[in-house]
Amino acid sequence: MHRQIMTRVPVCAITPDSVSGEIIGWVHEIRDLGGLAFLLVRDRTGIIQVTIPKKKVGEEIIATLREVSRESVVHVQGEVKAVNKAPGGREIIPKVLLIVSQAQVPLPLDVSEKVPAELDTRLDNRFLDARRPRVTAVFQVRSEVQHAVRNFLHDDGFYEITTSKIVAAATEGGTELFPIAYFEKEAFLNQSPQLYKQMMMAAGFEKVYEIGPIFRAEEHNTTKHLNEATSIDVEVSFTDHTGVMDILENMIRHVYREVSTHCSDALACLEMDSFVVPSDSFPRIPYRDAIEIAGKKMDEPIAFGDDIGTAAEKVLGEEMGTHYFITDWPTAIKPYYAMPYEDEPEICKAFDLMHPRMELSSGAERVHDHDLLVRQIAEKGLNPDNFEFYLKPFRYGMPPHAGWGLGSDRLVATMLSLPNVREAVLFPRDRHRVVP
Ligand code: AMO
Repeated sequence: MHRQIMTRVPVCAITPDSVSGEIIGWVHEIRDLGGLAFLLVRDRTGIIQVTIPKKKVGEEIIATLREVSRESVVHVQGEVKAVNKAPGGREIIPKVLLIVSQAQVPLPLDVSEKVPAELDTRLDNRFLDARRPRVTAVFQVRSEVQHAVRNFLHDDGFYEITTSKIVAAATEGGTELFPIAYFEKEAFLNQSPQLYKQMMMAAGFEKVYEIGPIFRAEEHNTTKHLNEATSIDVEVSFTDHTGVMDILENMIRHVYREVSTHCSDALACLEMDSFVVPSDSFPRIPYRDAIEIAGKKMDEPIAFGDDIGTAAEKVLGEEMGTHYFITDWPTAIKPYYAMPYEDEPEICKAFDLMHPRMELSSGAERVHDHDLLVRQIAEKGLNPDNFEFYLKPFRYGMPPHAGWGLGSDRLVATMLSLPNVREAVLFPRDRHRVVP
């Protein structure tokens, strides 16, 4: 029979000075040395040693010890003693040891990290994988990142909005959409809240943000692409691209600072000794200069209008250091909503924020003139009639505005030097994975 659990304390709260302790956690390790046995019990705050001198504890405790398996949930209540050799310098000698939930044997994954596992096995068993302190640490940091983003934007007067993920038209070009069955209508999973956040500028909200899923039916199988990503999207009225680049840069710095302040244990667990809050302002280089630098370094010229591929991104990253912006992109390779320069319409007021490992964000000053927008939609080979719901607000008073989308998964992956963006996502979706 299970006792009612009344006084459970987190493992980390039990100090060498505690007299007694009552914990509930997972059995991290079992060591039976004959007359003496040890259970390491773990919760998300740490690990504590339960020391069982077999001759001095009750018969029920010995029986439970024989039965319990690794990763079972146990309830321990007992006397706390200071010991140098144990984790955290303390141990519990149990008066009560109960199995709350027995784990099956064998485990599909070794939580103690003694046996390394492939990423696929880890993701197949994510609930177990996430018990590993290093994985918990990643998601603690991810939580802090999103919390810091929300605080930063809220304090700057932004409204948080939530827009539909079921849509009738593409935002980021005509391809890469997931069609869905939506009664008798054609519908898709949204690639970006782009059109909605712009519509809220017409509503006069002035500063909005959304943190939500974006869906990309890309067939890439790389360490930086997901089919479902989390985007931090921002839109601001009465400003241009440089205004929103300032917001992005300040926000990234704020997020790093908050992680550095509030996640020191997680960073230590991840061995991020070199975690540095970016201090200098992020360099801004025009696309034309970027292709020249990359072309020279690779000894392979990049033509104006070509995308900056992974190899070029790599050499540019080596040249530029940490975060930097590439600005003034060719209009032809940016979406229809990016504002061309009046005096040089072949380039537009669009930018990408780069980390040496990958692109983190794209943004732009937007076209707010209805007729120019219609022309640009048509020039991309799209049918403006499909965008009537989006175009309508541009006929009834649309302020100048600008914004960006920042990949939350990529932000966390680069911040923590994770080799694969999937490691920053609890249940990643890629071409081969829709479960769990
Ligand atoms: P873009 O398509 O560049 O721009 O996306 C913005 C940011 O979202 C992240 N991202 C991804 N992350 C992982 N896997 C993917 N498949 C993926 N696709 C995008 C990246 C990227 O920089 N509407 C514009 C934003 C704007 O202009 O406001 C947009 O969606 O970090």
